[in-house]
Amino acid sequence: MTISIRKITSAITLTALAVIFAIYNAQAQNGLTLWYNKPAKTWTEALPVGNGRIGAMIFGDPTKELIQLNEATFWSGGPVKRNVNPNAANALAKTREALLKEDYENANKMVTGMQGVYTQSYLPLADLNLKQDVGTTNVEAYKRTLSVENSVATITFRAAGIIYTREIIATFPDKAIIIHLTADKPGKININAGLSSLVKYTVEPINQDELLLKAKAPAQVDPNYVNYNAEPVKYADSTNCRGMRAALQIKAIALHGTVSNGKEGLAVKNADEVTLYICAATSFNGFDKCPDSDGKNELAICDQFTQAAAKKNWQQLYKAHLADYQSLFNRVKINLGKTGTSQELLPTDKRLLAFSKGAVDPQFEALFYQYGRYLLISSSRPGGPPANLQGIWNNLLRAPWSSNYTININTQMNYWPAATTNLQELEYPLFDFIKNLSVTGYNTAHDFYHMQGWVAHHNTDIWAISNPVGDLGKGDPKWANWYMGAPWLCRHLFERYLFSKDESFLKQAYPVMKGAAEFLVDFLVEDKNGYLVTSPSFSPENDFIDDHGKEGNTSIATTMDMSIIRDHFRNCIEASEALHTDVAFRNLLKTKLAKLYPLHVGHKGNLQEWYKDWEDVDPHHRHVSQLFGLHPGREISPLTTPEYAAASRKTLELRGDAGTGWSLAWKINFWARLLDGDHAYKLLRDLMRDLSISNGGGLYPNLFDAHPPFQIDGNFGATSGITEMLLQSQLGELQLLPALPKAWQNGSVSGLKARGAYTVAINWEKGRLKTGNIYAEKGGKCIIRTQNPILVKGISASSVASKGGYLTSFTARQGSTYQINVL
Ligand code: FUC
Repeated sequence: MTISIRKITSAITLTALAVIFAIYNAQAQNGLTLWYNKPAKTWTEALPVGNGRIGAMIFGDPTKELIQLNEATFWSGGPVKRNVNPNAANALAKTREALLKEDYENANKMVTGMQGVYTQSYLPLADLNLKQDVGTTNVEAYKRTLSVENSVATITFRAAGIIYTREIIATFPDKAIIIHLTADKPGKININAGLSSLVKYTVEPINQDELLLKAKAPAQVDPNYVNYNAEPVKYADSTNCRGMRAALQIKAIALHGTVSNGKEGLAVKNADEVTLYICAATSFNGFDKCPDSDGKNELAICDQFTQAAAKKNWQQLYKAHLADYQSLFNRVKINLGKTGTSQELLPTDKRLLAFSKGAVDPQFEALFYQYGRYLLISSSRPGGPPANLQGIWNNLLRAPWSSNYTININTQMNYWPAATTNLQELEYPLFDFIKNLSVTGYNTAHDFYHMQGWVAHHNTDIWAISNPVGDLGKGDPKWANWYMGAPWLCRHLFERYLFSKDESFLKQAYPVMKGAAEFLVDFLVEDKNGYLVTSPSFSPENDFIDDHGKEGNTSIATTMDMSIIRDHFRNCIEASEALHTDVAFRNLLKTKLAKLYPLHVGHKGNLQEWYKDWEDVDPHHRHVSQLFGLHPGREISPLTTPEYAAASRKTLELRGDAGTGWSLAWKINFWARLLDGDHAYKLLRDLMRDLSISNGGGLYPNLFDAHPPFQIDGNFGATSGITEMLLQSQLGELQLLPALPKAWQNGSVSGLKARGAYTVAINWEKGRLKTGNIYAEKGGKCIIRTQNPILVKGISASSVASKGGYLTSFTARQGSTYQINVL
């Protein structure tokens, strides 16, 4: 459907259209709006809203609206079973034996003997089919928008001379999705709302104005890449410990007109205005409780949410929603430059295409940056589960990779922008989840390896499964058997402390961090040169060619393993120092740290990925795991370890720029850490390519990141990467504009967070820092690194020339703001 100007005949119509266009343009020009002149045909054109728990994808058809709904806790299965593979420890011994003999082929076979069961799947909950009778099929002046600033989706169109509007929000304070339908003439809203689901469900009317969908999750859903079972989706479970229940309720309140409940759902006739209240709840009662027999009363909860929300009208709900959403969203403002409004006047899908073909559009880059923050606010709220592979949006019963948690990069990437872009509380779901995982992870360490501490492998789910997946030997070890999930996740706990300096948080986190270190202490063995190494070891999901020309993936001491362990031991040591606790364990870690197999520069000048200087089977592999120390770690930097930074650069050059969505996103972060803003910017543009003309990762019309398929990590990784270009703090100093690309000559950003509990605002002109503001929440020694000397107002310290710029240090007072000016 497109706007047909020819059909406009009367002057009144023209006036009405002028008003609509004025509204549209005002919306488009605020810069932070996605907009389209046609409804979505596919799911990746539909627009996402979410309150961290309920998610909706809005297609926006004028007369046949489809709103696809999710609830974040609705997963298949139930709590993990213990000791699913009693032979694992034996297989570990055999794998190690083979590795000692450098028999990688045999090790690769043996290691599969350690595998357990696959994770469960994140499920779609329901579809709301909303038919709207507008008396004609001839619709004009259609527009569909998503305001990232206000977190509201709007659909407007004109039919038979009447302007219809549909506004949709997912409100966190009122725990509901709200659809508000209006028309510019009274008595014109005629709708029919029906519900359906892909899981087992029933729909029943409640009174005249409500509809209730009761759903039952399968007891087991195989991953979409496991296709050897006759019944990949199973409902039966005799124990009642699998198969969650869910409820979804919809209530209609109309201004004038009638509401009735018939065979086809809720019907509203001749109303002036209608508000639909959609609430959902599941019986999920924690990762370790049977979701059926010990489940929560989802019907009572859902009804309570619905009745409470229905006490408020649209205006009240919207006001509360806006206040809540903007209290998070408005913390960061960004301006990457202006080029007029010509690109903003293009619908977002066309704008994306123009951008992919080279259009200069820094406002679009800023919109995409803020869209990442929008998606995090919409998919991860305290009290709920962490954002999964698709955030909270999934329309498939067997979603790609089960839409689960992949913790060899993807889940962590989801949370890279949380602290830096001032959304720290949105990471609480991840912290809670890590705690759960540490519980099952203790069991797995004990049952599978007979070791202490806790371990997690590359995949997990809402039940916090921690075993190596693979269905008892059928998975490829290069992904299934990787077991560094725990220490990598724990770096998020320690980073929370670094960003906040909150010792009470660290006190709670420390035992979990320590548990992950205890497993590693047990797991490490000595190689023939006396180095401590991991055995077996993998470099996520890559293969090597060994000394004898054989391909393999199971070896010892990959660079990623050793880098993660070094990082984790250092974090634990610093944490115990900050807490003045656990001296004996701290000293043990210091001894171990000194003996860990170090980084190596390979014969190509690259950072070696494997224990030996082997070739990769796929030199352009999407994972660049050997650069963990560069990002997200802090071991490598051009400022502190120039030789490893140069090797990292070489590694990136050899890998090439191409990649899946999240791979491109990681590379933005890598290049920013290498202080190469132009290369980071190039990767950002590569990631922001319209998928239809991209060979690898890219963006869908709704700006969801494409692996492909859709994976939300790329959205979050890109927002993190842009932040890293503007501010870094991993070296204990505030690096202002460390990787500013030439493309962003003039701009500003405010509200970014830095380690040390600082909040930073920066303005730049002609590619050069101009002014800044640093708020020291906790005070302490503040070191600022800039390209040019600066003056800190009220502080006598002067800038001292240092590597690649200037350092300025002073003691910041708690609660003070410092203004800086470039000299
Ligand atoms: C890892 C990646 C894949 C994909 C999957 C969800 O296994 O290697 O590319 O992102 O996670």
